[in-house]
Amino acid sequence: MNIKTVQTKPFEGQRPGTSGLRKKVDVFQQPGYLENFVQSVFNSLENFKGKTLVIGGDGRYFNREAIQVIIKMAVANGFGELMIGKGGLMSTPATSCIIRKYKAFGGLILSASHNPGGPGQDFGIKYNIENGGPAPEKITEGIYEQTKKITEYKIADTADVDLDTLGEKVLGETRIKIIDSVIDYTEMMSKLFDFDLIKRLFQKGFTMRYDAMNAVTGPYAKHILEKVLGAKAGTVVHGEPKDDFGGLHPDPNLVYAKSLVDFMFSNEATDFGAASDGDGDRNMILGNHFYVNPSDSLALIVANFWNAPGYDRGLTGVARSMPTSSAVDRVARGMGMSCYETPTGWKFFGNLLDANKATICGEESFGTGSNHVREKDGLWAILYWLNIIAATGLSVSELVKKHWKKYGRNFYSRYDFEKVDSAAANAMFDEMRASAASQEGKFYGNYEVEKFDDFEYIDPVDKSVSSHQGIRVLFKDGSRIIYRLSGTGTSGATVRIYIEKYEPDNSKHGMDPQEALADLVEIAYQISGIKAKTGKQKPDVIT
Ligand code: VG1
Ligand code: CO
Repeated sequence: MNIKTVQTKPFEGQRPGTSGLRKKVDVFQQPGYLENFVQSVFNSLENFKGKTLVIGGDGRYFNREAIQVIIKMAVANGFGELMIGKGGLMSTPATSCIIRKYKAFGGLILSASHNPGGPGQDFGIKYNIENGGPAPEKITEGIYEQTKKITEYKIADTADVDLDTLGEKVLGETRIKIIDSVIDYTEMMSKLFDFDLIKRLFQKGFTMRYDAMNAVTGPYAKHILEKVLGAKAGTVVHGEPKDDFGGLHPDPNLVYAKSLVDFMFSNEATDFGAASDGDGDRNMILGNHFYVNPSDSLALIVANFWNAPGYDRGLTGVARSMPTSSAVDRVARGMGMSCYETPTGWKFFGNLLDANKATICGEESFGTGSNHVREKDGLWAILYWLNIIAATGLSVSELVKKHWKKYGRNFYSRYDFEKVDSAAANAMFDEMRASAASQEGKFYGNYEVEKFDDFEYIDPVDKSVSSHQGIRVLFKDGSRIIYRLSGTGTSGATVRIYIEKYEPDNSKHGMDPQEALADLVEIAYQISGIKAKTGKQKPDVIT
């Protein structure tokens, strides 16, 4: 087979963010743009000749074209085997599962996750290492260095591969396997959770709605929930993966999963409601007329570990991202477990999971997962909840209220200000950083500032240091305000403000979080001066 070497010049800005390289799809469609990035990934790696590369995607617009390019480049660069999801589809957690199970060298995941898809929308690519997890910063920075000096890429001159027929073929010296990851993924889930118990729950008439948001999890959810576990046909809605997600914004939160939320707060509501994002690593949990905050979901999953067969022998520890509420810290303390606080992004959990320091991890952004893979996992969290419900006989709202009664409630909310002018956003952060020294001991209403800093993380395993991970305002009473700039957006800057307040008094647990947090929200506006500095008077999304 003819291998072409194509001359190229670097593109600016190919630095991976919180979760890979994300850009508008027309940026990726520029000749050489995707090729440069993929070659830079390969250039930054060593000793992969003859080894296996897994390729998965969330099915968004440009997924198929990108996979064809990657196949030809992986062949030209000497991979021995490619494992590709049928139709180019593989959820992010399933890709992680496949990399681990088949001991692949690594994987490329084509996804912009929870960002919208379709022409004019977003595309993304991410490299995962042999443990199945996102490449750590050391590697993503190495890739970025390669993108700045690339001069050529290699590509096989061959016809497109049929992605829709399961099976194997050989291209040059590379074996190409088209696989159905639903089977491997289901098998893994069946070992972690008590499928018989969950089956009996559905047999007893328990009802559920799962919104796949026209994204990648539809086939997995239909197979596991409807076929294997016996939930009623029609439990899974928006179950066909579409390249523009049917116009939906595939982010499972109160704003973008509105139709599910409306349904769960209507008279027709089922007992349980859930949704996932574009690539299947996020989850939203709802009960009948009840919303579970993701930070509470993490705490509850940890507190109820003995209900799930995959975890009932105990957890080695837990970890949460810094902005995630400290609800899980209270559970860990109560159980005598260590609790780690990492920067935002799943790549920071990898070392803790590999070193067995943490078994379960989570983020406030609808992400929860465990050491079964090295990505967060939407369906995993949903099955975990089903397992807890089946084992305890309690409803979602009963479980959460019982949890608050025992541990107290961490009122929590995140405010997102999208498409903010980048210069204005950066200036606002610079000013806050500069004020840090004068903040300690200062009073805002009744809240006294105990600590005001820019979060820095030292990885407990490899001692690598990650700085500037978000401004933290920690108050004496345990309340917190955090400011971060998003690393997954594709236009302008997104400012995220996270607000948290602990309430031990059970008689106040029924309060609306926005009411409970109202004074802290005003303080968050005051400290940052966000309204004047960005011109934005209110957030675009509140979760
Ligand atoms: C967001 C979330 C973060 C999550 C990341 C990837 O990042 O806040 O918690 O890990 O998305 O999620 P940022 O930098 O925009 O705040 V996903 O579902 O893209 O894989
Ligand atoms: Co995602």
